[in-house]
Amino acid sequence: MAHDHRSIDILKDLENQVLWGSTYMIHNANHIRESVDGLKVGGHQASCASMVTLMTALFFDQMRPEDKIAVKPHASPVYHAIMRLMGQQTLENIQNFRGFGGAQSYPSRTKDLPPVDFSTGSVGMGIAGTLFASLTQDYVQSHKMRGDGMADGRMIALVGDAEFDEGNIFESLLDGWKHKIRNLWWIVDYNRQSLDGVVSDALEGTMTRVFDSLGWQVQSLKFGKQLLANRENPGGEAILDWIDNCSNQLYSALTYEGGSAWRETLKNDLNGTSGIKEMLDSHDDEALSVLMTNLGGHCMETVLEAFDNAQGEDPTAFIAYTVKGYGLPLAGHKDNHAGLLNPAQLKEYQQSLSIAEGTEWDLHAGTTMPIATSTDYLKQAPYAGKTEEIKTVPAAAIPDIDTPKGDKMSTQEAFGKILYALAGGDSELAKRIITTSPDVTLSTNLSGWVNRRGLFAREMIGDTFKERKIPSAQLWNKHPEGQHLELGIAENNLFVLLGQLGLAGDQFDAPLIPIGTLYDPFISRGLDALNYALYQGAKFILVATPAGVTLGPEGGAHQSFYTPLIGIGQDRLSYYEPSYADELAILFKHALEEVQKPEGNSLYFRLSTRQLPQLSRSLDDTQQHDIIKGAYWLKPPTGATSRAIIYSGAIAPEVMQAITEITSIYPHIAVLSVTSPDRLYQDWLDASKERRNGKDTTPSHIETILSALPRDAGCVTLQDGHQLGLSWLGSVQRNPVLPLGIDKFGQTGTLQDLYNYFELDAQAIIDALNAF
Ligand SMILES: Cc1ncc(C[n+]2csc(CCOP(=O)(O)OP(=O)(O)O)c2C)c(N)n1
Ligand SMILES: [Mg+2]
Repeated sequence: MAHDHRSIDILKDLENQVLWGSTYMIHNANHIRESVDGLKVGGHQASCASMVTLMTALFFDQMRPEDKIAVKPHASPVYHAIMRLMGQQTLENIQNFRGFGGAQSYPSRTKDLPPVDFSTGSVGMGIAGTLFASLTQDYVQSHKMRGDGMADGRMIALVGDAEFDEGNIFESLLDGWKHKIRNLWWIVDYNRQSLDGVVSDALEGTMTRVFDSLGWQVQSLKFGKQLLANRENPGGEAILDWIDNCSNQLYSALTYEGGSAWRETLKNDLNGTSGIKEMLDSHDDEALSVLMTNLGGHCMETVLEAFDNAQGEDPTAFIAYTVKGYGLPLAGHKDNHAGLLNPAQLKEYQQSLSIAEGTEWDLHAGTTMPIATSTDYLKQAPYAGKTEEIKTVPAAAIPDIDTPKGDKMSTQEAFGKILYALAGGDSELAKRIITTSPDVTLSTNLSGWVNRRGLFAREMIGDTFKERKIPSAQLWNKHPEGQHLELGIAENNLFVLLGQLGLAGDQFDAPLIPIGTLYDPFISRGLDALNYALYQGAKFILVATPAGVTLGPEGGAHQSFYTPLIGIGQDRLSYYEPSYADELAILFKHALEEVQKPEGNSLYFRLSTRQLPQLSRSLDDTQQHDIIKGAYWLKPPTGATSRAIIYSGAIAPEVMQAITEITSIYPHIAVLSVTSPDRLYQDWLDASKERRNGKDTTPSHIETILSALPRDAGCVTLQDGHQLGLSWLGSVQRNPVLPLGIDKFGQTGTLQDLYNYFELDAQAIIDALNAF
């Protein structure tokens, strides 16, 4: 759709309002609002200014209700200013920008008032998020699950040019290419500056080749209409050539210095070029500066045209040339990333917009048109039709989850069998499950599920091995109804994808139950993406297996030992480490309930490949409840108990052996099985906080459990992981503790070698019990 002059003029006017709104919001937080702690508040006026044209065009003209956008983190104030104009953000929050409970420094789904689509802040994360959101959209559309009835939306990322350095972007690009990603726009704010300074020259060419090679459309928005029109004048072409060849550093420096510096440089560099003298003479300094910085990303006509031209479903990258700090006195300065206008500069800028003193917070401050012009325009903006009403789809009932049968079994095997059984039924719950794995589907035991439910692809892709009747236990049919998304090895992608799949209910009214598997040591590889997935409020089940030194001969850094601390420390993630299949069956049912609750947590299962002899027992309701709460007595204490073993996970047989050998010395020895150090700890913290605040006197689960243990009983804690995971238990009622576990890099070896080396075997437990 072509844009008439009037709508372009209105959009330019709105652009002024947005630039003022974002600049003043930051100014207020830093220079006007009282500082009680003397800390710099911050905010990024220059990073904001370079995005204002693009964001004005997107929100007020281009975006449709079904589109979703990841805003460049440091352009958060632009987003808030736009949301205020659209009636979705309050003045109070804006005046409290970066304050407690105010508009957030970086757009946040969970902390901000307006309907933020993607939380951003850690550069690169939001961008990859849009790619996996578009894959999620394809998945729910293909499975006819989308509850809101909306058409496909475009997933849009506003990308800082320096964000392109983040490896996770490239990882996502490659997986996106494999999955024939579509409906994706990445708009690069090509201001040629990062935090520390000016970025490498000719980055655009490199970026373009990357996108191009992966099947993206690329549009370069280099020159604005004014510079292009000037091309027709004598010397105009030479000016464009000169800009093309100008280094990023020089262009930035001249932008900052302004008209006379441009004049001097062009006079020297283009001396004798026909038409240049006339051109320079016909522009005063101000006009010359405006002309020379008339880049595509600041030219409303150019921006609108580029967006209008990209209406197909191909993934499209826009490389929009901009100036960091455009329109502000900071423009172009290499140190402007955290720069702030001083009060005198702000005043001058305010006067240039004819904003009278006392009207700085007016909704339409900065407009030169009647207010109704803006309000009418905003009302008809397609994006104004976006509603935030999320349909609550009832949770799916959980079918029976039986304990997998077998005398000897690992928790990883039990997990595979539980999913295999679910795949065989036709429950609504199983329909909502989507599994995914970064190239470790087979080795994490997901293949039974995959064989039954198939892999997802938008088009059918047969399994050639099957067609050729070559024996294989894996049936890898890919089709539009498949329920497993196979990723390349990049673990970052697993977590970004889980983050988006885990938000499908909120984003597309299509609640999914994502289950992702990976090797426990490689959680570290995707930690930031995991953190962001959880920060955004996504819910999923993470199955990390194998874990610890128990995976034996893999050795060295392949053996994860501090992951329990991640499980404990990571917010919105409940970490479980069961020993036996019956515990896992109970916990998995709990996980399926938990991820479907609006305020539920995601879950992390740290599972093992070690086959343990299973206990022949049937767990009563109290035990089941205790397993979910995080601990239960395998051998309860008595009033005469002087020693206890508190353990978690796959080293259960060593505990059993130690007990057998030492009962004669400590006949009342107690054994506590901890299924979740994390749940126990959180519950204990919450309860003690409540007590301090006089709210609740109910003891936490671990307090109740340990109350049966005499306070002077010595406790040996152990797990195949860092000692800190359990050693804190000594604080609960001040029992003496001797912690066993792993705090050094692994070794290759047999299980016996390793347990002996790390002092996790029965003898080590006995020695520790005797050491009190
Ligand atoms: C993962 C991560 N590393 C570092 C930072 C600190 N940081 C914030 S902005 C920035 C540079 C941003 O440059 P660019 O993306 O080009 O944005 P703009 O120039 O528009 O401000 C850096 C390094 C961050 N926010 N996230
Ligand atoms: Mg930049």
